[in-house]
Amino acid sequence: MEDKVDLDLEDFSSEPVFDSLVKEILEQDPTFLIGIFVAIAAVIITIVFFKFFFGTETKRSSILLVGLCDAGKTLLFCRLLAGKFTKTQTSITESSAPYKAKNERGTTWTLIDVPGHESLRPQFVERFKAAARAIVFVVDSAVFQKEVKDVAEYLYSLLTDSVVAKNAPTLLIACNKQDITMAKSAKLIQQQLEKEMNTLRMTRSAALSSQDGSVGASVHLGKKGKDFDFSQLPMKVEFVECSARGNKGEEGPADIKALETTLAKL
Ligand SMILES: Nc1nc2c(ncn2[C@@H]2O[C@H](COP(=O)(O)OP(=O)(O)OP(=O)(O)O)[C@@H](O)[C@H]2O)c(=O)[nH]1
Ligand SMILES: [Mg+2]
Repeated sequence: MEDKVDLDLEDFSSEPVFDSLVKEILEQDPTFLIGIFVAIAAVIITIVFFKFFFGTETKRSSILLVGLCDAGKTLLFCRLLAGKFTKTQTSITESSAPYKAKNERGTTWTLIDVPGHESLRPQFVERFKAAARAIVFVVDSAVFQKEVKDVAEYLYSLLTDSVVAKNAPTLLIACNKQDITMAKSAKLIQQQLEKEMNTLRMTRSAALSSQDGSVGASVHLGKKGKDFDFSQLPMKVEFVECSARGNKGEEGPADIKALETTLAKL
């Protein structure tokens, strides 16, 4: 053992700077050495901590279920995970669970149900947006006509978020509640949303330019000088029709095949 130590010191003796440093350290009292160890440990712990947090963020392995209150997010969440109908109440906090995609690879994502209440959703969107691999924007197709402005505003705020625009997660607009006779088709919902978002874009940019300071946190939606349509967005956008309830009532299966197929392709 002693031989080895001698050998090591001899190896370094050719380097005078290192030699004097070793000498200095050995002459110090033991608390100095303990201090060095503590410092090194602190650096390692910090690196592991950052790796852990930024690692999950850069992996972007979550699928977010967002949309207005009562759109059917929580029922969809239950149907996607367990297939069963569940009675739901307005969500006040998020739910999350691993979701295995219906493909050969069996990719597992974290499915997150984001509460739709206006006063709750910003904090949850803020928390999960960076981890989103896909955003499923659930729309209640039966009352879409009445809610179109609110739906467009929520979608607009998501799409002009700088983190969302940078990461460009796949956007899936799930036109839910197709079992109801009055439900609007995906095509009509797309057209109406494009029209509404175009108007929103004009009013918002007018409001921004009338303020003198630079409000630069959000991104311009779509192409400048052109009427807005979803193909101008940086992310892949798909509209799918579905029914979390299904046509055969609460006992029957859901009609979410199109949604599952799209999620399998992520
Ligand atoms: N007819 C019909 N009803 C549905 C469908 N999906 C959900 N519902 C019903 O709509 C109501 C609201 O569904 P939830 O899943 O709780 O809505 P949510 O989007 O989670 O709402 P918040 O938690 O308030 O954000 C429930 O009574 C559901 O049973 C559907 O496809 N068809
Ligand atoms: Mg809910």
